[in-house]
Amino acid sequence: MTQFPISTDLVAEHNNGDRPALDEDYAALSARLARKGMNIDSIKDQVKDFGVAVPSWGAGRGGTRFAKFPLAGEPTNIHEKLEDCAVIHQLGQATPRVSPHFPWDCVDDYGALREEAADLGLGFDAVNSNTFQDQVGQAQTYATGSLASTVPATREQAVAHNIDCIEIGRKLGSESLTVWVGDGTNFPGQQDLGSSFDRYVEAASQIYAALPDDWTMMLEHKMFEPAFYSSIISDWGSSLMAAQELGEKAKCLVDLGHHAPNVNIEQIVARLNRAGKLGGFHFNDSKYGDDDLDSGSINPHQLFLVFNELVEAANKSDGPFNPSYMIDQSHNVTDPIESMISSSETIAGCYAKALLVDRDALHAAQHDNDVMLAFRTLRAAYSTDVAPILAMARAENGGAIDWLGVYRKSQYRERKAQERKAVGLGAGIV
Ligand code: AFD
Ligand code: MN
Ligand code: MN
Repeated sequence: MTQFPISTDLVAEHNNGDRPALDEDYAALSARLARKGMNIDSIKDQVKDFGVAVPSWGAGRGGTRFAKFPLAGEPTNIHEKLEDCAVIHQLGQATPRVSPHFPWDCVDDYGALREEAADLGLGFDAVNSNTFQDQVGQAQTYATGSLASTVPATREQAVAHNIDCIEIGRKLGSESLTVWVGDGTNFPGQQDLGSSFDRYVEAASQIYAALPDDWTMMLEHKMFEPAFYSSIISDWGSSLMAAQELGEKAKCLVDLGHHAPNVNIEQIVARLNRAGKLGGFHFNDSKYGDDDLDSGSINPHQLFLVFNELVEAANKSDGPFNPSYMIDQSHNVTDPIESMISSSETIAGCYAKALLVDRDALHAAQHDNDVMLAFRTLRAAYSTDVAPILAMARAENGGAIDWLGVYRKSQYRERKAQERKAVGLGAGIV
């Protein structure tokens, strides 16, 4: 029996009140889609099956390099983070898995942690290693790099940590390791740009050798920060080169915030898919750089265009098409639970809109070079208000139609503020 953190009676009571209006809106949209030959229930069923993982570190208030403003009742350990992630999934019904980060989420007994999550209705997604920070008592520093360090003992330590993460992940039921390193330089001339990439690939191949056969090793590129002159895996080209050298089980992970401004990310998605190297996503949004803002809050159209490529790729794929979907955001000014339910709804909404694209019409217009008709075909789907589909999918899965209203009414955070120990000040994790 799943232990739901929010009263199921409260959810049911709210849903009963909200259901008549939802039924009306759903029927109206159903009629509108039916005129175009589309079946709303089939779209809704695909949305019901859609899942995006949440990052354990996203459950706490993020911070900037300048400050962190703690929230009363925010989680301070993996157990409390799981409880908050259970709220997100209970109300939103789109986030069944949690992606943990080590050593931040280290515990003594991972079998017990897996059960604890299962009791809350959650599973584990990709495990993340951390060689971008030093830990107390660590033998080698990562100040000048980890997998690409010039110091052999540092590279060995970074490799060993990643292999530890794989071992932990096996116990948690995870099937992938995400590797993002902060390695790079701040000064021209600081490191040789060619041989540092060689060192990275050589060290990464040792991690790859320890990967179980049914696992994926996801390489996450990032243009800048913490290194401000050069980053070792700075872009999808470097990521693709490394993934191709490592082998079949190595794939590229696209964090939407890790590109130069205005880069055409949907085209990167199409390219990586063509190369068979599209591993997955870290969804977030940005205005200026790696801002880790809520998914679709700044540029929802870009998110839709990414999903348009994903639906296109899924339709064309011979075998199973299942890149891993994860949120990676830093919540500096909101309650992280609210941000992650809102983001998962936005992401599922972009997926629903991409499913609404009249593919035959789009392909015909593309074939005929009818530019305006092709554009309007995409725009028609993007302009459709899919809120009734999302709310109905949520309700049928046992979530809350008005998730924000239910969450606020539940006073969950206020209760946690009484129970949990306060978080300290200081700069946050970005
Ligand atoms: C980084 C990356 C990466 C990493 C995270 C840690 O996006 O996914 O694990 O932040 O906070 O910028
Ligand atoms: Mn990321
Ligand atoms: Mn990031």
